[in-house]
Amino acid sequence: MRAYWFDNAEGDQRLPHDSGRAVSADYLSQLGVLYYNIPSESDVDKLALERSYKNRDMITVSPEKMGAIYEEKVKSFFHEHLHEDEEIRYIRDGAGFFDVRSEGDEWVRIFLEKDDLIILPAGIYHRFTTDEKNYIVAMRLFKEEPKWTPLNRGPDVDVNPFRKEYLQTRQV
Ligand code: KMT
Ligand code: NI
Repeated sequence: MRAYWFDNAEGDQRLPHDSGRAVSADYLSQLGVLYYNIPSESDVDKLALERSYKNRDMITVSPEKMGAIYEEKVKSFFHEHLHEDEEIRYIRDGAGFFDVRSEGDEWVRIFLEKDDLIILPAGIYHRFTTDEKNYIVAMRLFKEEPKWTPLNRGPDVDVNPFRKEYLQTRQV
């Protein structure tokens, strides 16, 4: 894992866009974003049990796996959105970027690779992209039924109860 302020430069979303200013795991935790490095899948089983994640699946995001819809998918993952539940991703192969909004509404870019696990809280605005290698395999964990409807940012979603609760909890 490596986190830094996004540079906001033009250019492909899959480029690093590294401003050179690092962001600490401590700062991420202030945003409610939790990060773990977990080499052993049995430790992920423990975490899933503790947090009552009952379901999981694996997703491969690559042109080989997705074919013609790959580019479209990658663009849609990159639309700024939130969820009404936590988003948990455990990277099993390849790499990618999760961008999350800071308290000042700037992008923090989080580079994740194998054995990295991230928990994004409900209500945080974020987006995802593969990197230039166009390949990531991730485990997605869910509490109950997969509930990952992305709610794209806009005036109506800004007042979503889960968004309001996130802002209140973080006091940001
Ligand atoms: C998301 O939430 O954007 C995704 O699930 C992307 C694929 S997981 C690496
Ligand atoms: Ni999401």
